[in-house]
Amino acid sequence: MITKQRRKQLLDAMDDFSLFIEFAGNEIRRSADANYPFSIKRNFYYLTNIDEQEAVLILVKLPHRQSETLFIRDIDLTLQKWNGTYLTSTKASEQSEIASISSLSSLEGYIQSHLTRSGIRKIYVDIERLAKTDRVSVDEAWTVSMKQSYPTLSFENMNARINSMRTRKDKSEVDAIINAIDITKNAFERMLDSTKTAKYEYELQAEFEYVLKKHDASPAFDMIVASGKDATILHYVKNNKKIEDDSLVLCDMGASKDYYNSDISRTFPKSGQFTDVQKKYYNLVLEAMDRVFDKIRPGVTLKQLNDEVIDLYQTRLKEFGLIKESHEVSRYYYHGVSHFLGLDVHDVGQVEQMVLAPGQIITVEPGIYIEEHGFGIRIEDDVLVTEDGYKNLSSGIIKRIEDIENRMKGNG
Ligand SMILES: [Mn+2]
Repeated sequence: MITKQRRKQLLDAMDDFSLFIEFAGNEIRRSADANYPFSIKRNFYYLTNIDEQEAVLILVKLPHRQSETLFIRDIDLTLQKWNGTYLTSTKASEQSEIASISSLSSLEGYIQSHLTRSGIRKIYVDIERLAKTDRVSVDEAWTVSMKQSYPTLSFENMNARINSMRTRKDKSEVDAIINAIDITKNAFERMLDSTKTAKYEYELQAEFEYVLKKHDASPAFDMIVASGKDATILHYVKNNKKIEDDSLVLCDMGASKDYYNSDISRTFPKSGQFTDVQKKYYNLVLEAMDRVFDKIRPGVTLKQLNDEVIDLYQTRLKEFGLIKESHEVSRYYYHGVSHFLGLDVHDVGQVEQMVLAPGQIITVEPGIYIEEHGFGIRIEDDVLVTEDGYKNLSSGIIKRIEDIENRMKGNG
C-alpha cells in the first residue's frame, strides 16, 4: 500500500506523455570472481519494497492512462543452484503491489514501443552523483546512451524529489527505525555489561555485533569503539587497542534491520566510575543535548540546532577556563550536531537551510573532544520531529551518569 502511494505521488508530478525509470542496481565486483554483497539502490527499494538486483521499475503517464511495470530477471535454474532462489513474479507482485511483472529481456522492447507508439516525449530518471569520481551508476549509463540515441527526447532528474519524499517518514518507516533502535539497545546493554572484564576495544565490538546477528540485523556502519584519546578522532574504527583502566570508551554504533538504520553514541568509563573531570564534561554534553531537544520543532534548521551547541560551549568552556576566545571552541567540537536518518545512516536531506518538518528523523549528537584530558565524549540519540516538537526514540538507552554507574556496578 505504502510504496504504491509513493509511486502515485511521482506519477502525479510527471508530465503527460512521459516515462519514469528506476534501476535496482547490480552486484559490484570486488576481486576475481568475488562480488561485494549486493546493496539495493535505496530509492528503488523505497518505491517498490523489492530487494532484487537488476530489477527495473517503469512508470508511464499518458493523458488518460497511467501504468506501472516491474521488470525482473528470468529465473536461471543452473545459477539458482549456485546462488539461491530468484524472485518470482508472484512474490514480486505481492511485495510491490505492482500487477504487471515482466521479464528483463523484454525491457528494451517495452521502452521502444512506448517511444514509437505512445508518443513519449519526456524521460524521468533518478541519478545521484555526489562526487566526480563516483562510479557511473546503471541509471547514469542508461541515460547517457538514451540521450545519444534519442536527441529529441527531454530528460529530467527526479532524484531531488524522491529524496525529499524520503525525508518525511511514514508510520511503517518510523516503526522500522524504532525496531533498529531496540536491537541497538539490547546490544549496547550486553556490551556495557562486559566492559569491566573486557581488555580490548574489539571485544566490546564483538559483544555488540553478537546481539545484532542474533536479531538477523547488521551493523548500520563500521562501529566506533574508541577508548582514551582516540575518541577525539571522529571516525576511529580500528578498535584494536587495549582499554586503559581509567579511560572513557566512546562507542558510535547502530543496528540496521530491513534497510532501516539506527545511529546511537554512548560514552562510559572502563572502570564503571566516572572521574570528576570526566563527569564535568559529560554533563556538559548532556546539557548541550537538552538545549538542542528544546529547540527541535518544524521550521528550525539543522544549522540553528548546531549553533545552539556552539553557543553553550562558548559560555561553558570559558567558565571552565579551557578557552579564552569564543572561536577556540572549534578545537574541542568539530562536527555538526545533527543529520537525517532513514534508509541511509546519513540520510537524504542534507541540504543547506532545509527546515525541519513533522515526520523527519534526525540524530542529536553533541560531543566534546579534549585531547589534553585524554578523552572524547559523544552522546547521540535518534529523534522524530513532531507537529509541535520532538519525540526521542532512543530515550530507553541509558545515558545519565548515575544510570550508567549503577548498571556497571556488580558487572565484573
Ligand atoms: Mn550520527
